[in-house]
Amino acid sequence: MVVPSATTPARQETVALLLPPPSPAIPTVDMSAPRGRGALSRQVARVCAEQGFFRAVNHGVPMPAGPAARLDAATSAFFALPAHDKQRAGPPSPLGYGCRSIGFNGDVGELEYLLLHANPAAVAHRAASINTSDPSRFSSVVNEYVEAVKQLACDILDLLGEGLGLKDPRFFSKLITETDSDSLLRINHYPPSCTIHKLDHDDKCKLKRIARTKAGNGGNPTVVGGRIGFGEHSDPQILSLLRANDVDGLQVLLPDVEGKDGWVQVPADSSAFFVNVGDLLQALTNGLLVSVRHRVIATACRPRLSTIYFAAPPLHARISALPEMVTAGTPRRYRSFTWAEYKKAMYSLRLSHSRLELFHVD
Ligand code: AKG
Repeated sequence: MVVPSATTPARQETVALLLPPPSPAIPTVDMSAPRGRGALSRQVARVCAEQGFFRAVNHGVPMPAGPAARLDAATSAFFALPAHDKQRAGPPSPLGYGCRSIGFNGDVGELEYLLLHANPAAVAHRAASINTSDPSRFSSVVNEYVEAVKQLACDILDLLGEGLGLKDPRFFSKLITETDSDSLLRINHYPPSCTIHKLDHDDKCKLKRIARTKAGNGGNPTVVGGRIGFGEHSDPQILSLLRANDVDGLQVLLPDVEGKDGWVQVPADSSAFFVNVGDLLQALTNGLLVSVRHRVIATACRPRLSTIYFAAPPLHARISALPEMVTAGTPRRYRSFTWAEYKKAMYSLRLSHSRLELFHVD
């Protein structure tokens, strides 16, 4: 089977014209708690309720010479291999190596990726097809990174538990530290794209129309002529921790000052983690925290490498709104379900589907 290479150049020119401006609206959370733990936990709870997304700085995961740098070196070496070598780790089942195709329902993006189960035994099993010369070194680099980001995810979830005033503030972090937790690690590699896009006559006409109608478009960017790196979606798990090199591309759908949603460009910051609330956290908090929709639009002249840790509970974990989140004024919004049930529903749907709607109490 011939799998297309994500690095094959095609059409030429940039689409920067179509991007929304970088926004100052991305909240930043200083994890070193300069104003004390109480203030930090309230801030984390507030941004997760208002935006579902924030940039974590001073997070304690060493960057330049630590596990993140070692993982980036190992995964960059993998993506630099010839296509037929990479295909030994695919096709994605959904785990493994994938190129362009995302999921099982026809979604595509301009990227290649590795999707790994974060459990050390699963990493060891997969490593043999990813790094044939030294699989055990590859496993240890992945496991070391997973341990570091899992710790950060637990810290953030504990802060959330405290900020929300939960009876058991460690409730969320316990879900992701179970030995059979279903957390994943995804490494995405987006090829350079400024050499890929040439605007044809139709695109240029569309651009003119967009410029004329922008005021009536709510200020939202239009992806006409742009390349979808990773299509619009929310993450299904509890919490995602994303780290990327210094190449832009990530956009999030945030409420603007007038309360309307708009796509916002997230300026790259290779020293930070970008944290987003997943669908399960929205369900556990009865909709108080919001699972943010996001996407990647590839426009840069350099490759983007991003690594996302998706913190998830075990498959059998039952997800229902915590009692303290259900009140007379905020009745239960979602019926109870297991993570396995939710995953099954997710795999039957397109990437952009608002899956939680399927579990809404009528
Ligand atoms: C995902 O893999 O779920 C993403 O949202 C990708 C984000 C990125 O690669 O920057």
